[in-house]
Amino acid sequence: MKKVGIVMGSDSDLPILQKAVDVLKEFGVPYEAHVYSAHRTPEEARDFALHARERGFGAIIAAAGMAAHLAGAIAANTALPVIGIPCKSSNLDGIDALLSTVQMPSGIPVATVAVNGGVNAALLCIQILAVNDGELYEKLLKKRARDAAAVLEKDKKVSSEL
Ligand code: RP5
Repeated sequence: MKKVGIVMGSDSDLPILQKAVDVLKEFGVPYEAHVYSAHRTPEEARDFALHARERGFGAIIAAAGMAAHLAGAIAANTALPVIGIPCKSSNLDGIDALLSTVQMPSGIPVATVAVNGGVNAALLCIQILAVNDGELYEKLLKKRARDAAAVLEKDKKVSSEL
């Protein structure tokens, strides 16, 4: 199976990426995680993106906060799908990172998830890998069924209590 690449701009982004890692582990999807910054270590970020396909990656999660150029910088150097996570920082509630990540120019897409959206970033990567993997696709369907059952359980509880 192809690996998911996880790149974060700083180790301070780790709690958000941990949620993505937990999902990838739950699905048994291999991954590799790195701290590479678009601004502080641009050469390493570029090198990772340039060689990602030949190193067995099928999709890349790129997470950064503030002037969040990491996902765009990664996408500029690979044609693999890049999922961007805007990370919330202390000043602007993540709006800064959201706009920096989502507003890509035509030709270099970044699929941007919600601010701090680690879980959906991982699920999107799994959905991409599942296009050619029936077993993985079945696991996604089972998870959706479990999630739906959990909501219906809550519905039962709330409607009986109110
Ligand atoms: C971004 O700046 C990082 O992705 C992080 O979200 C933010 C703050 O980084 P640190 O100053 O905590 O290293 O590049």
